[in-house]
Amino acid sequence: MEACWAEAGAETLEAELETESVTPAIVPGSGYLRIVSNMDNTFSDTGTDPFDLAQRAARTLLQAAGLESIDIGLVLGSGWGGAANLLGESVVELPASEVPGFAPSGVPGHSGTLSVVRLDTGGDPRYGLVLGARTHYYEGRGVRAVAHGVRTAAAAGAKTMVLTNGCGGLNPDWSPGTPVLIRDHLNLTADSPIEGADFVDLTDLYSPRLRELARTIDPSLAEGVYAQLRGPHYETPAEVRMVKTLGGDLVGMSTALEAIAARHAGMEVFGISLVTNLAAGISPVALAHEDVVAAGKAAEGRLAELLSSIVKEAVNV
Ligand code: 8IG
Repeated sequence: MEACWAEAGAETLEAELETESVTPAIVPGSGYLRIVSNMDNTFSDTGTDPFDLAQRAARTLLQAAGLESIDIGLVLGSGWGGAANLLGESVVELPASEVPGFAPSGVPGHSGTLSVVRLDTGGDPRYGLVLGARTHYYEGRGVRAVAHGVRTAAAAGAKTMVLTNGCGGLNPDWSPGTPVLIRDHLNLTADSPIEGADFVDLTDLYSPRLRELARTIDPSLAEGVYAQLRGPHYETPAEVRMVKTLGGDLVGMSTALEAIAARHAGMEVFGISLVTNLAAGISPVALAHEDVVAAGKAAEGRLAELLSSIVKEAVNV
């Protein structure tokens, strides 16, 4: 994990930076620069096992909910927050700061809470864990923090992981507000949530069964390949052309790393994007975060209906 700190003196420097509560600094590493900040460093402690931490988070949530296990985990990205209310009655809602390993979301438009919801399926009780506190890769807390929500859901017993996001679209037919099923991804972060020689198969990562099920609910749903880039900047038009050449249809800053962690944890993965904007260069205008949030808000009602229907079907096995 910390191999880039192999140079003598680097650890001392990191320790100093951590204890002194400093402003972010750029520190020379072994042959390249690495950003060190005083952000939440729960995971930088090499003594912390990410799966133990997920177990602890799961216990906290299950205990608060008075449950033995949950059935499905959901990450609700930009535009998808409204689905939480339609899924069913909230059993418990905790701020991220009260659940081990989670940190408040640094992104406007993301809720920063974790809640357990009793799903309105009409049948046997089923429970969902709604993760409103996604950690994005660009926040700099590392891949462990990015994967923590998914691993917590798995540790709490979820067999299915639902990953949603707001993203840019490369297909000009997909106007802002269009939901698109994720068929596959391009992980363009050059990183992985998996550490060490643990070779995980990613064929059919995005469950064909769940995509099929989604299309029984809305046959008009399009499908595409989602490219996760590091962000937090949006792409240049040249990068969008690159993604198109590589076979991508959607560009965003989340999901792929989480999907890998979910597969690694043995879960069935469902991914769905909301195209909130046309990607740079496809769009005739420049991208602004406020427009992206507004497009999400406008589509929220329809998305909430769609997602809650899919989730209730998915857990009714
Ligand atoms: I919302 O156009 C949203 N997220 N990378 N590009 C990337 N992420 C995004 C975009 C986009 N829109």
